[in-house]
Amino acid sequence: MDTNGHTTNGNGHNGPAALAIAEPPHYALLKEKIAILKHERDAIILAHNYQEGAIQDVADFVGDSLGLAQKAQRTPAKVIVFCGVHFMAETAAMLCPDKTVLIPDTAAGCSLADMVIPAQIRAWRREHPDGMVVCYVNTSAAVKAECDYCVTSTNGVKVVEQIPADKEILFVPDYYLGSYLKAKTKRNIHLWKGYCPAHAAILPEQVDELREAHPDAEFLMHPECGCTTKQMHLADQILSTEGMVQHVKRSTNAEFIVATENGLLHRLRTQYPEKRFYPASEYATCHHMQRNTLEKVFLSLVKMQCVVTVDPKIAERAVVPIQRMLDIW
Ligand code: CIZ
Repeated sequence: MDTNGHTTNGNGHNGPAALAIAEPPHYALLKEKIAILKHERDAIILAHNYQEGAIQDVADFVGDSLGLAQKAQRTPAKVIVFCGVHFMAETAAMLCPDKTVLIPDTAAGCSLADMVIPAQIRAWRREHPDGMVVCYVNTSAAVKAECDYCVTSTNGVKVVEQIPADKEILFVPDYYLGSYLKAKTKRNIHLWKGYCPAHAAILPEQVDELREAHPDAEFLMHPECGCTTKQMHLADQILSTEGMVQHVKRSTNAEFIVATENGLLHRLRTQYPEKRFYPASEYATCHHMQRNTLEKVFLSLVKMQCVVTVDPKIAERAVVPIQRMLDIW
């Protein structure tokens, strides 16, 4: 049964019930122990919208990377268990140097972030000495250290619009978000060819089928979707994960097709149990996000393990584009 109380697999089709797996029985006890440990350690748990449901349930705050970074900055807690992927925990560590930031699994990386390295940015700058480099938040601290501005999918348009109109811009690493920003801002943006494998699993044909099966559903699409170029004109809304949550809150619609990583469905279904959500693809899952489990959250608090740190020399430069984004947003 899904969190809406529906007995389908949640996507309105027959097929693997991958999105409605019941929690293992020991999770109830683990959740209790995590609550006690959090108190003992003076810790806060921050969970990204793409984390599995059980982790979202024990979190003090669930949100997108921007919301989590801001929460990390404001919390009086000494320890932050950052349930997300490594670049997000790095951002929290850089913004909160006086706190201990833990990640449940250090191998929780980001395939998209790995698609650009610092030397490639330096090479572009040599060829475009007056250009500006804008990076998506899905980049390592070492890459951010080479960039002028950082953006999330929530604030990308606003940040790019602040850059003088005559500047050439390189946007890294997501090609599809970059295309979206280029279309929206009409700026001279060079696009890197990176992509998110989870969003690439969302195929135009599947979206067409779902739209036919649920003609009254609003189609919400994340700008990282690989099908952006073909489907963009069809989307009712192109939104970040936080944008989707806020849009559903305002919308009078009862049904939504959601084209992003499927972890978001847990938050949507928990917050809006009266509405129905159909994942655009049951395969849109991030294997890195899934490396974090409730057991590993528990262990990180027991052993205070997997501390995330950033070389201070890199951090000093990498916070500049992040802070510029936070100042604009
Ligand atoms: O900024 C984030 O958290 C990511 C990676 C996606 C989104 O839209 O929330």
